[in-house]
Amino acid sequence: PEFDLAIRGGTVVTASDTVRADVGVRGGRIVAVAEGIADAARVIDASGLLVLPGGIDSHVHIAQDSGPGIVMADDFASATRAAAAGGNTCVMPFALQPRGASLRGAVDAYRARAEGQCHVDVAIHMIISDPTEAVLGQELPALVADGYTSFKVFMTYDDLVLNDRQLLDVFHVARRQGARVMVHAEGYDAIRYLSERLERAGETRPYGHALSRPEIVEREAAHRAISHAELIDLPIVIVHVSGREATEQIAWAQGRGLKIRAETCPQYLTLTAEDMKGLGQDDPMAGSKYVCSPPTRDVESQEAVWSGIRRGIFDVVSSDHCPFRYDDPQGKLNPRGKTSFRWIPNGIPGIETRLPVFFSEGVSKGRISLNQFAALTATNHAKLYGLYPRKGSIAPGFDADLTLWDPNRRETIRQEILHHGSDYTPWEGFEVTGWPVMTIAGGQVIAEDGRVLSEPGRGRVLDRAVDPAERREA
Ligand code: DUC
Ligand code: ZN
Ligand code: ZN
Ligand code: ZN
Repeated sequence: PEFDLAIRGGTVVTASDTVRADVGVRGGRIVAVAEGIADAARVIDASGLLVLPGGIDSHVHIAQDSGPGIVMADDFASATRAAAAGGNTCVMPFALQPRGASLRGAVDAYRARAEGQCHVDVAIHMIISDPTEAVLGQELPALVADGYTSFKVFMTYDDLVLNDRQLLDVFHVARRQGARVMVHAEGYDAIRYLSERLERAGETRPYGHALSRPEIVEREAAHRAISHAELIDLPIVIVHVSGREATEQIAWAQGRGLKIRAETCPQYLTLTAEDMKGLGQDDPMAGSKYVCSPPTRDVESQEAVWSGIRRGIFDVVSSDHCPFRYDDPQGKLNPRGKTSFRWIPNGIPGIETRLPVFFSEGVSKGRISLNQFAALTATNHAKLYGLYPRKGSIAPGFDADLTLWDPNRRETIRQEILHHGSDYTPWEGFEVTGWPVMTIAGGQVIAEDGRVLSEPGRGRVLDRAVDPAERREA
């Protein structure tokens, strides 16, 4: 036969088009998008289904060191298994440089953890916590050249925060190397000030987390990151934008022509700070299941972020999957034997629910188009992080990474149907319309109807290259 695989009768959706067409696959790549593709070793009937670019989740945390006594709930096998079941074909986790350690050493050790374990392809970002002369002068440029072309920096957390001078120095190197910088924008000192005051006043509930990190601290840090990026003339991505205030800063910057890009996540569109109160639950720590940073806000902020999505202020919707178990000494319930919000590990699972929650709330409720969905969940991730035109669309030459999607299927999200390593989902009982029914990666069916069919090790760790036009002397 001419093709290894033909997907027939579906509606092919890309960032720019919605067309009735068949997709022909050979050697793991898409080789034809046309009518009447039939001469194939295997034919999949996609009638009534959407054929979407496989989901790319450019912001997930997998098996990342989380400090003493705290362990993430997913290794590479379980996280990528959940990703596959949720319609994703590529995820991008972070190799974290601990202070005092070599960045190269952290990246090599992290990559070794991933090799041979993954169901879907993986591209590794870095987290830089210690921008020494050796890191800025040698390690980072060499790592970028080796294919690690993106990294995240933090403006908060004791173990990760960079001061303004350090931010400027890493931005400078990123500009010269053409690296993509992601910024966690929350202000360290303001959070510390508020946290200490709350604890002294006896406010230790999980909800104290929201009070300690109001939108003002995110707005201030976003503005500061934007200003530094403008000084260096560096495009940056402000990640996990949570609400109105930070969205307004980004809209302001973009309106001035600054190259500021933005990411948000389903939790900021569907959950609120009230969830951290654990209302209606006996367990006073139940709200910790919703503790992530930045915290979720209120309904008005959700609408501001939706409006930003519709206006094109946001490029990507990622999960920020950062899974901890709830009922576990190494997780959320009783972190390090303490019960104050300050010790709850920050992060929630979402790698498997990102696409259905966002599709249902976005496309099914008429807030965004199918093409915007493809752009925000796949195409723009590939473009931002150096995977385009290998991944992120449906056209000849692209990897045959596809998700067959039933736009009418109704499901109720429940922990028992998920594949991640966490013991809960923040979307328990959440009803969605639209569901991934088959995930195809490299031309192979890796998940079908909630069953993962691939072996760990099928997915590869990808190297990336910078666009030479992005390398500019600073
Ligand atoms: N930032 C993230 O990106 N994920 C989890 C926690 C955090 O602070
Ligand atoms: Zn972050
Ligand atoms: Zn994150
Ligand atoms: Zn320079």
